[in-house]
Amino acid sequence: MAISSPTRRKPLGELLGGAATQAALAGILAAGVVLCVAELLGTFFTARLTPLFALGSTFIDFTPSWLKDFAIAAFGTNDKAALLAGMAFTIMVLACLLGVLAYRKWWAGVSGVILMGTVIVACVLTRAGAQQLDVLPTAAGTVAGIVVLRLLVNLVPRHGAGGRPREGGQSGAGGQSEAGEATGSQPGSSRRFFLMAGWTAAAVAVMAVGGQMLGAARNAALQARSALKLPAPARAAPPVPPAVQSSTPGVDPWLTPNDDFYRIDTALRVPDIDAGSWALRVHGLVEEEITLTFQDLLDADLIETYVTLACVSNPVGGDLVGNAKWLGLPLREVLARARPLAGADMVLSTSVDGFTASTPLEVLQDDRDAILAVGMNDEPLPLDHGYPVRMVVPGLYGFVSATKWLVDLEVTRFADKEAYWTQRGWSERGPVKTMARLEVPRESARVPAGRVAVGGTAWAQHVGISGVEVQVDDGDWSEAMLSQEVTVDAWRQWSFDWEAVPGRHELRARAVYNSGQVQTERKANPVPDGASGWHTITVTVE
Ligand SMILES: Nc1nc2c(c(=O)[nH]1)N[C@H]1C(S)=C(S)[C@@H](COP(=O)(O)O)O[C@H]1N2
Ligand SMILES: [Mo]
Repeated sequence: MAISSPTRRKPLGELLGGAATQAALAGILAAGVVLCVAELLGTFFTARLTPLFALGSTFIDFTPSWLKDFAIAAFGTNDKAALLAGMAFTIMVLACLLGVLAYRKWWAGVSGVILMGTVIVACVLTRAGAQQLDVLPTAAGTVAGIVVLRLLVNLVPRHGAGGRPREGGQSGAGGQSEAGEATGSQPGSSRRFFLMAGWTAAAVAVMAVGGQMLGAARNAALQARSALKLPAPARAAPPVPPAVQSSTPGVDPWLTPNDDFYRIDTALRVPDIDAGSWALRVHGLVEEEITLTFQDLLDADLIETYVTLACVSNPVGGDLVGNAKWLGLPLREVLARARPLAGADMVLSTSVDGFTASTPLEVLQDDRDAILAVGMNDEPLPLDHGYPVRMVVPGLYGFVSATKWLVDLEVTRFADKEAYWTQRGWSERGPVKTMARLEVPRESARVPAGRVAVGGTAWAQHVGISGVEVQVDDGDWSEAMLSQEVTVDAWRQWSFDWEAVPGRHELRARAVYNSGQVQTERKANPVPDGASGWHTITVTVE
């Protein structure tokens, strides 16, 4: 853009107010209008497969797995927010270009908006369950975007390189935009531009907030869930004894509240499942194919279990792990009805949004309580955690077992089918690695000299923790005090009294299981089957 003489330096204010900047702003606002109009109409007419959702999901699908792994590692449960921020940034940059392009050559700007609309339409149409009518909101958004771009670009001042008003023709659809050219070169149009831009930005904001509110109000699953009363369990879990909690203040609660429970999944928007029409198909290598409705589950003999769920992406010492009381139907009973055929060794579970997990068949048939869960901590499953039905399998990482928004179980063989994360370089099986986590004091904490309460949580899934040992610097390992165990499928807390002397110290913890086996010291990254190593922190004693 030759909008300023290269020899004369312009003050910053003038540069910001320059034609290029205004054109870029026009592009951003036009893109905002396309997205918000499309999203608002999409929410109004479907509330399900909206343009932004389709665009974001496609963006996530096309994100290479190394970048996804990085996002989970760097941002944890905010991984999706981070990826979406990346998407928003990309759109902003492209929209700036679009504005400048439209300013120089109007037809190029129109083509840009149409291209944007086409990309969104392609995203919408390639999502599962798309219908042809789902194209309309984006089409309307595209038209609105072109109109707004035209209005704004017309108000951007037109000056040639030497500061002369540029004669028409450069932009405009083949020089047919005389009105715009004329308005653009009039003095004071900069103020009119910003007035118009301000109104557009306000309209975009109102549409964005309105779309959000409308989407929430229309979320039928949220409403159905709050009206749902879970049945009493046929086999209730014992109440949680107070002695499960570490005596060290500040250690996480033994039972993780639903709102604090980590969330990891590939779903950009939480599926909105109608429990009334929900059905689970059990098929594949079985003698009898069966279908369960949600009512079938509620009417069955449900059991309560305490199970600690862990994510394979959890780093040593990390917090992608939680412990809840689950209510559900044992999967071994479901499988006993379906009667798997000889040769089957895996159950591939599929969620409504296409995520899959491969779980060894024998783990779902043995005496551990792998369940089809409908309740979490005395409530129906929260939408984020799989409403209406998910799997909970003691001893296995979530990516190979804990399918949320479950709709399909196929009895099959590891040799025949591969699950979602296995296709992306993660392991085929995922037993949870034994781990002791130091929670108090925190990494890099400063503590006063004298008696310091140390504490944390440890798990040896489906085996049980038989000890936790703590080491200060290179000293001897000492036994920590274990809190009460409730079940081998849930984590166990511990505490340790440390006589701290001034200086910088390393604190290390390791778990002991199977009466005497020590958690491996070998450091491993989460990929492909979970992190390992002793959790070590540094603290300063003053
Ligand atoms: N439908 C669906 N289920 C899923 C996933 C997913 O991406 N989609 N992620 C799995 C993974 S990797 C984990 S660790 C657990 C996490 O369950 P939570 O979000 O309830 O803590 O869900 C599992 N179930
Ligand atoms: Mo996970």
